[in-house]
Amino acid sequence: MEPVQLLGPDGTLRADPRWPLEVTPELCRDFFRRMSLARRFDDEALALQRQGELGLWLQSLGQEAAQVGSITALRADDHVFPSYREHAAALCRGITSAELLVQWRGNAHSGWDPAEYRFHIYTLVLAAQLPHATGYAMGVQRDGADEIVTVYFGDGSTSQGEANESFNWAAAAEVPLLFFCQNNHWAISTPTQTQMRAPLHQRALGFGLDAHLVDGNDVLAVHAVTSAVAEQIRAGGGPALIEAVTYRMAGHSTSDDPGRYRNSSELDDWSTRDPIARLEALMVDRGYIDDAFRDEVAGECAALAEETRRVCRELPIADIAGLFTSVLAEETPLLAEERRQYEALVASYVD
Ligand SMILES: Cc1ncc(C[n+]2csc(CCOP(=O)(O)OP(=O)(O)O)c2C)c(N)n1
Ligand SMILES: [Mg+2]
Repeated sequence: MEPVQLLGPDGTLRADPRWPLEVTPELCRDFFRRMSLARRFDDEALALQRQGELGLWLQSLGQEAAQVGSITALRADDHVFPSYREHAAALCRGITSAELLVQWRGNAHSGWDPAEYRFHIYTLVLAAQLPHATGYAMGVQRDGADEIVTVYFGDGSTSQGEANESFNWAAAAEVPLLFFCQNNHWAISTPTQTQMRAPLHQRALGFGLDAHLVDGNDVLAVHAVTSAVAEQIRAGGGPALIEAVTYRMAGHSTSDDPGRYRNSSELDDWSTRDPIARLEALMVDRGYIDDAFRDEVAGECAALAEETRRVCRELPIADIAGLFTSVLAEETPLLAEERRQYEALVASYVD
């Protein structure tokens, strides 16, 4: 299977009758704005982590097209189960900077209300969100609702039993579920090709899922394919899987040094397929972008960056004492000792 591509790396548009998409100036500008905002937010969060304001950050750099193209193809009431790197998708759902950062500052397990945004909390236990999404989709099916469920996950997480159980379970139960894999080529330091012998979209076919392969750095292709597949699922066509081929341009997390396990020429190669630059090339060619629009988006990005810095620093120092008492009904001696150590540590702070 060749990945569906509508926009070549040089910004040339090649229509594909199987995946119709009306490429208007408004659509391109909307995607350009959303991807630019996501990238700026990601940059700012990285800087905040390096300054000691966040405990950890996992960048979405390079994966903006896969996320923006897909989430904008869904309805606002379609429930989404993300993994932990879906910041561009979260921003599209209206989740705020403060809500996105609170978890990484260590203040809470999650910063937003999943019911409000129809966007579940981030899941760091690999593939745990796939059975959650499958079960949720079974509920949607039994309610007779016309919403669909989408679950985001990475290539590496598909080695987990939960992922494969979910593929089979969803296919057997014919639930309204879209499995969306961002194959960014790496699972920390393990490359995708050493993690599986058959590509994921082929494995998905074996489970009885409708499966598609798309260029994940082509926002137009991702949007066209996800729109068509989402409507097919909504119409009762059963679950499907989309494998979006993209690239994790940064390290796995701020605790990782990709220079220890991958060659910089790989990044250079993928930089020529940057999702934002590619869309911009099309927009320049078609006259969809001018200095006034660029300035407008740059202004919005600067405002988001400033707000991100401000809200992050305003988040209070976390009081995690409650974690020691809220999990078990009766405090064990070990837990009591850990709580005392924590309280002594906090009491030792000068300020
Ligand atoms: C069950 C489980 N095992 C191991 C880990 C440690 N871990 C965190 S992220 C990661 C790699 C995941 O790679 P992938 O699914 O491709 O997602 P990506 O980080 O590339 O977006 C691993 C092994 C974990 N979080 N959960
Ligand atoms: Mg990966």
